[in-house]
Amino acid sequence: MEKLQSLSVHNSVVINNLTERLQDSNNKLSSMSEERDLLLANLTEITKEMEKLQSLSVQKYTCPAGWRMFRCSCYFLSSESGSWSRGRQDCREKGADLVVIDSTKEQTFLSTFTDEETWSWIGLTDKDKEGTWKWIDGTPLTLRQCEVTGSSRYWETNQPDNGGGDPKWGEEDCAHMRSGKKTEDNWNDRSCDASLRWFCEKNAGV
Ligand SMILES: [Ca+2]
Ligand SMILES: [Ca+2]
Ligand SMILES: [Ca+2]
Repeated sequence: MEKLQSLSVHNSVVINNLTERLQDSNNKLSSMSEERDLLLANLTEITKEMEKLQSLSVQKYTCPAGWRMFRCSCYFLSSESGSWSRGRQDCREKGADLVVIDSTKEQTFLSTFTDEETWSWIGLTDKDKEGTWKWIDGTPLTLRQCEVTGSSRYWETNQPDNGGGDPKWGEEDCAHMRSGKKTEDNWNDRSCDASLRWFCEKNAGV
């Protein structure tokens, strides 16, 4: 009988012990779930932040409607025609300027802007000094050509000719591209008063 009593006491100690441990585990489990919930909440926050940053960096490089983006610049080909100065003024009113061609890639991009042959003003002129071609940002053409790898001359054969002395053409001080056919050797000088389309360029922005 005594033995049976002692066994029962022993049992209840074991049960108490187990209950305590179980309680302990439950506590731990609930604190772990709390931590997990916290981590998940953090993760959701971080994911949201990342999405925000990503959308910002995508937004950073966009072009207005009707403009085409190439390497962080936006390009516009006018549908109207007019003199070189008229084209330049229109570009400036759009927060841009006539294109300055800095690389072979840009030259190719502009040359293939349209499928049909298009004559458009570019930001290159020898108005200041006959025969000294300068980009509208003041860079001499020769400097640009040194930077360009591979073929560096985009003038058509026998151009620029300043009109070739034929009074029909007059003085030719403004450059245009004949895009849509050749990607190289497609520049010509024309009278700045000729009526052509024009290419504008500006930095891509927010
Ligand atoms: Ca450019
Ligand atoms: Ca000239
Ligand atoms: Ca010419």
